[in-house]
Amino acid sequence: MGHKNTKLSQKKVKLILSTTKFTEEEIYNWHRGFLVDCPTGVLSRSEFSTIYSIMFPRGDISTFTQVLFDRTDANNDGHICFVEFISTMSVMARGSFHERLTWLCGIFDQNGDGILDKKELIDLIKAMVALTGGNVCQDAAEDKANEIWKTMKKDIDLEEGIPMQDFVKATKARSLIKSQP
Ligand SMILES: [Ca+2]
Ligand SMILES: [Ca+2]
Repeated sequence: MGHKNTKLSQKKVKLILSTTKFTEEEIYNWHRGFLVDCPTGVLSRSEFSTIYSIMFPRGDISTFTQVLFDRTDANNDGHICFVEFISTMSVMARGSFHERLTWLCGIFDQNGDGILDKKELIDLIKAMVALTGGNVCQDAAEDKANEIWKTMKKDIDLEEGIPMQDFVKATKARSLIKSQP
C-alpha cells in the first residue's frame, strides 16, 4: 500500500504534465518535497490542515482548509494523493490572478450553482485576506461583501447573487479583495 502511494509512475507523470503547468523536473521536485511532508504518500485531513496553518500562520484559514480539502480530494476517499495535491498547487502557484480567483470562486460556490450568494462571498473574502497573511473579523468581511455587492448591483442589477464570471471580471471587486482591510 505504502509503495503504491509513494511511487511516481510514468503514467502519473504524463497525466500531471497534461493537466498542470509544471515541467517533468518540477513534478519530480514537488514529489520529493511531498514525500518529506508526507512519507505515506497520502495526506489526511488533519495533516493537510497542519501544513496550511504553518504556511499561513497569521490568518485563520480553518474554514478554507476544510473546503479546500474536500475540493482537492477529487475521488472522495478521505485522503489527498500526490496527483490531487499537485493539481491544486498548479492553480495556486502557477495560475494567473484571474485563474486563481475563478478557482477560489469555484471552491466557495458551495452549492455549485455558479452564483456567489452573500454567505459564499463573505467566506471567500475571509479566505482571500487570510491567504495574503491578514486577518479579518466577520463584521469587516461583511462590510467588504456589502461594498462589493453594491458595486456589482449597479453594474448588473442582481437580487439573488453574483454570477461567478461577472464577479471575476469586475475590477472593482478584484481590487477590493486584493487590498488589505
Ligand atoms: Ca483522494
Ligand atoms: Ca452558490
